[in-house]
Amino acid sequence: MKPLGFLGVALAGLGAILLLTRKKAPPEGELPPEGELPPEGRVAPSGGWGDVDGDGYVTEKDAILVQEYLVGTKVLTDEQLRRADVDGNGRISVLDVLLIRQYAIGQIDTFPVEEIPPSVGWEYSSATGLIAGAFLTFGARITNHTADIITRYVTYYVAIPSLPTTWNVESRAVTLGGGGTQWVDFSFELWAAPPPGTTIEMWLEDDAGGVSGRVKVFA
Ligand SMILES: [Ca+2]
Ligand SMILES: [Ca+2]
Repeated sequence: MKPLGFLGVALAGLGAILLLTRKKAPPEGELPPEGELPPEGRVAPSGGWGDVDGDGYVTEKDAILVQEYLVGTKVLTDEQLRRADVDGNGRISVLDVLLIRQYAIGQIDTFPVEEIPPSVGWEYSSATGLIAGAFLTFGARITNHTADIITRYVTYYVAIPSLPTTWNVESRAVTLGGGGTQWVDFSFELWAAPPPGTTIEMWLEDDAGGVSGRVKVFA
């Protein structure tokens, strides 16, 4: 459940800020007063951050789209949600609306998501593991939250907690474009089917220190 009370207060606050920051557009054909930005907003940064409607500019319209999404009157695509998450925390909030508005009127020049180092923007989720006879398979979803193309060397590890050995099974280069999500699968054949009751752990590690969740599977 969403904390509706909080959201209501936050949106009321947003309305107040809207009134304070919204500038009246100059008559058509006239340049805006010196020091003010054109009312149509600004060119979107590389990666399209903040440009939710995809017209190439970050404008008040983009902020309103995200606001409508938050109150449930608008559905946004995955790509629109990626562009809307301008603080890069993986979810859409009133703060994203404020940042888009601040960028559109020239109060900020970059979005926080643009400052996130790649090791933070690369995320593992939804890991699963399976034992079928002597075959172990492990899969994990990887998401690149940054605007850049990233390549990581991802290594698949297998361990049986009752044994002192950890197997470094396979390393593979995984390349993901900005905002991309990919499911990666690894498999490993044991010398024999593990005895019933054996616990096996599987996980991924990459060359930038990222680690997926450990999955425990039981034979
Ligand atoms: Ca736009
Ligand atoms: Ca966000």
